[in-house]
Amino acid sequence: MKRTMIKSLSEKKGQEVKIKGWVDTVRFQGKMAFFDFRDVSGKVQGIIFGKPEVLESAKELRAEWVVELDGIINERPEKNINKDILNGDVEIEITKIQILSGAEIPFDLNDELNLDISLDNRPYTLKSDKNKAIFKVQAEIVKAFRNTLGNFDFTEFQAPKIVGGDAEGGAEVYNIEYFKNTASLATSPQLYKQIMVGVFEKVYSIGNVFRAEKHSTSRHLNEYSSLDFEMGFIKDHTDIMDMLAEVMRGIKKGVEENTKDELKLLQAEELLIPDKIPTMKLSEAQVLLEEKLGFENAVGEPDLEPEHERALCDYAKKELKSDLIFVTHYPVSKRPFYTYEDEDEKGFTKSFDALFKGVEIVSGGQRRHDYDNLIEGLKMKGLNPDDFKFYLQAFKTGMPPHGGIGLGLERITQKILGLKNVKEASLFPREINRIDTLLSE
Ligand code: AMO
Repeated sequence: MKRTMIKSLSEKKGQEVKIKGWVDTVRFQGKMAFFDFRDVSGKVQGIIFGKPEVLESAKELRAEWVVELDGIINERPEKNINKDILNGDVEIEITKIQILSGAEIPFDLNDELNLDISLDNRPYTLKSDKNKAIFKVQAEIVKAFRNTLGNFDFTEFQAPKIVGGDAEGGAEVYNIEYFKNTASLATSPQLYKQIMVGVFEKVYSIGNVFRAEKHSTSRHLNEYSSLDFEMGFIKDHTDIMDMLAEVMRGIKKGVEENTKDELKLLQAEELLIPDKIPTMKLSEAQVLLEEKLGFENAVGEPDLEPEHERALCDYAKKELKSDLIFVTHYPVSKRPFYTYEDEDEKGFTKSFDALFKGVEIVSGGQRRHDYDNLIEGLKMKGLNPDDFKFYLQAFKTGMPPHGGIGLGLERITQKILGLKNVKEASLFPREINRIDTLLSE
């Protein structure tokens, strides 16, 4: 008999079927046994009744055992029908059980666990309904990022993860032994996405990047997934913000349409992404912080503090009905060498951060596309143009005005779902004291 997927069992009333999957729950009651089984497509209730030899073969079954079952699909008794759930009108009466593999589970998946215990047992705890919902939503965010950019003629490319130096000229890097040389792990696909603008005009890349940051906070990981896009022929950074707004709308639509049940299970709030995203210069945000939001000593600082970002987001949500705001014009001193300086506001850049539900999820902006201007940017940061010769070729061989963004996948997942810690939004988080399990001191 061929396997039937659990989601289509309702259509098989009265028929004999074979299903394969996991035991979700099990309860023995005298000469009867009740189960929930699940496969990739859903869950169904199973029952053993009046068949002593089948009951005997089921005796050992516990949650997470992997089985192949034959059975008959029966309509549930009227009083037990639940129209709101998949297979709520049927159950499988089991006639044969084949155990494919056993399981020894350390604790119940529904137990409230602290994060460290949950991470120590990740291969098992990822199976919880909550974790499955988080990573289903995350997969949907990635899909929506791809689909939206695909619809705007962007080409996906694979960026290298082994690089010759620190791409950003500032962020902390991991050095690795590379035969007789030292290489490093990429902190961003930045230089390669700019090179690829010269090739395809509009590109995006999705991949892991590495940051050797020693601090441990609720928003930092040492390896995270960076969703990047970069596009040519822009007028300035506002074209990039418009494209990012499209991407954010695509993500909202994708997750709301395709992961409705998961959002409900995680009690995620509806996202507010208005047609016009609130946008302010850093200097304006700082005045707002001091004049309306009760902060001191914000004006004149080169950057926002985390508590400033939270306050600005609370304000935007309440007053402007938006979960997203753009803050532009960070000073040249705070941005990487490739960032475009505003001709009309010397010392400030045509760059921006996107703040979302209290935290920065995106950095982006216009880049220096003129060769001489880029060399100036490098020198200003104390970097040696000779170290960037390979990348600089792109600027000698036809580079349009361009810009782009980097969006942290785990941060946006965390914020869409209202999770306390970004680690909850990383399948296998790397942090200063953990690679899968805790590291010794
Ligand atoms: P930046 O360094 O600001 O910019 O990073 C972009 C986005 O990546 C996420 N992010 C992180 N997420 C988790 N843990 C971390 N340690 C971490 N660091 C950064 C954040 C952040 O907004 N090349 C530029 C982007 C560009 O201009 O295109 C860059 O990497 O969500």
